[in-house]
Amino acid sequence: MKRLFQNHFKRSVIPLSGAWKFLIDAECCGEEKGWQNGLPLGDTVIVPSAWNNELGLLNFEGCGWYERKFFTQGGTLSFEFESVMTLATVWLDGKKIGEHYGAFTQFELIVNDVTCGEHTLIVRADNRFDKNSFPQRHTDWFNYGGIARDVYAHELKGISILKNHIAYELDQNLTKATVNSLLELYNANAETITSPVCVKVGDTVIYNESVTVEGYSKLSLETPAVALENIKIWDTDAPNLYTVVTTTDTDDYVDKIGFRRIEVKDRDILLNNRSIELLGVNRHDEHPDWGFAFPAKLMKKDLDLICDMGCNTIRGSHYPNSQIFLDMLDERGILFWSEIPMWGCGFSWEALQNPVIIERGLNMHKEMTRYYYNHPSIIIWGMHNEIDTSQKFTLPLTEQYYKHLKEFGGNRLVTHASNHPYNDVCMGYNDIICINYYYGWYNYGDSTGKLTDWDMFVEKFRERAKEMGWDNKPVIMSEFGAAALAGFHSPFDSVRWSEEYQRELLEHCLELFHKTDYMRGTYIWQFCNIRTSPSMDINRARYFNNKGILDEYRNPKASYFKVKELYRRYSNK
Ligand code: ADA
Repeated sequence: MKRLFQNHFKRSVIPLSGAWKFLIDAECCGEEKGWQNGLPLGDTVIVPSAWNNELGLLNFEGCGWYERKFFTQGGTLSFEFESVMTLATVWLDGKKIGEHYGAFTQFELIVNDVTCGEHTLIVRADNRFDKNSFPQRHTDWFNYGGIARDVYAHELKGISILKNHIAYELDQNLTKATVNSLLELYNANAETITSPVCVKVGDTVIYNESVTVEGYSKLSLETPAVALENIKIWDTDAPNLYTVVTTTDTDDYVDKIGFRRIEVKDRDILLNNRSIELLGVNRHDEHPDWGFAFPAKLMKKDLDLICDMGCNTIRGSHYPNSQIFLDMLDERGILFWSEIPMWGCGFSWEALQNPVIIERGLNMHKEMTRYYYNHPSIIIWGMHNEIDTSQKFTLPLTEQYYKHLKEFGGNRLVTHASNHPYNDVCMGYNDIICINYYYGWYNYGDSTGKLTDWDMFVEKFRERAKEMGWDNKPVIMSEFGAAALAGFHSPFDSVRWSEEYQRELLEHCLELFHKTDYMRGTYIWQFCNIRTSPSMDINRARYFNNKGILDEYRNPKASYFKVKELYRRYSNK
């Protein structure tokens, strides 16, 4: 996968990004025509990319076929796809090798007995919606299609490493870590073999034993715990990382970890035993010229802007971001909230009780935790956003997701973003309460349209939390904001869509939330404007969600400077 550092020094990895042959298939009937054996014609596109950025395909929904020829030494290959939108079907030399659902999570397909020489890989990406879609059609982002992140073929030899999660516990003083490895190995040979498996964290070997794995089989292994003394903690001002090198006779995997503790206590959030106020923005990994195929160089630019504003955290609204972005956050000590694209208003009551959808969500949580487990920057797992948590039928799925994330997600806080502050029934499954609300922009039953509605909200929610027995949990304002059309200025007060009104609203909210005793953080909606779906027909001038404090090309609006002033003051920067 694309990372900030080298992942393998023994394993040979064939990069498959770059030029692919591409053909659209509006009716998705290419398979009947035998396209899985080779595309009859096609343009050249550069992967990763979204087809919507090709001329004439902005609103195309259907299937896109991709063909790529490559050479290999043969043996066992693991094809790694970082993101295909949304249903991917893959063929190697005309033979179907697998399928994957979900636009934003990575997947791998292992194929044994590949011959040495040239081969043809075909991918069909299908971004249509149906009743089982996840997300559902109605979202407040654009439905891009295509192969949006990088593709690789890994040549696996002998006992190979598919996964190595480093689990750890810290002592009270944060100087000692008790560490062990949760390994997943695969024997890429047909016969049973034995190989030494060695795991080194920094300079310390924490495991070095011979392991036997049957031919073409997987083996999960939990290594014994080892104590590491005098460790350097990963923190926002000192993002110390340790390199983890895992090797076998024939394979290797290099990753980075950081030791840190996140917990809640008496309405507070503690990072490494110290109270922290989360000062953040919601960010879509989207750009009008690139869609979700977001270039790493621009990620760095976004991060520079976000850090300059004094933020210490980002919410990856509303789906898992790419690993290279998480590497950047790990390196810079920025805290991250990672979630799956279960975007509320789009999911009807029927959808929320549909077992296929519930299972798809669970699977996305599994993939998110599988690939992102080692990133110290992730401190929050988001279960879902704005689904109807006022109804009891959302409890079982919330409970299921919560348990999974707590059991397999490492040391992280679990939450959901709720837009039902006064009647949510699922907040019991939140380590922190997270509220999305838009007084001053949308109208609710109790709105007066004035910014002082927010002052009323603060007291009203205090009562609600007390009534439900949740008043020991810290509260985060996970979304609030107002749209502003970049360049539209008004000398009058409170003129909607003006840069001034957005600034006024954000200033009011930030100052109020910052001084509210039970609130421990803010994620402004949103970092920059995003292209949205035509189904969002109200309130979305230009088919963009204009609540960015920067425009979609990252030019700051007036509120950017206000947020910068306030966030820097709150964090003493
Ligand atoms: C919701 C949602 C966001 C965005 C926002 C808005 O809270 O979670 O994705 O749609 O509203 O702009 O209205």
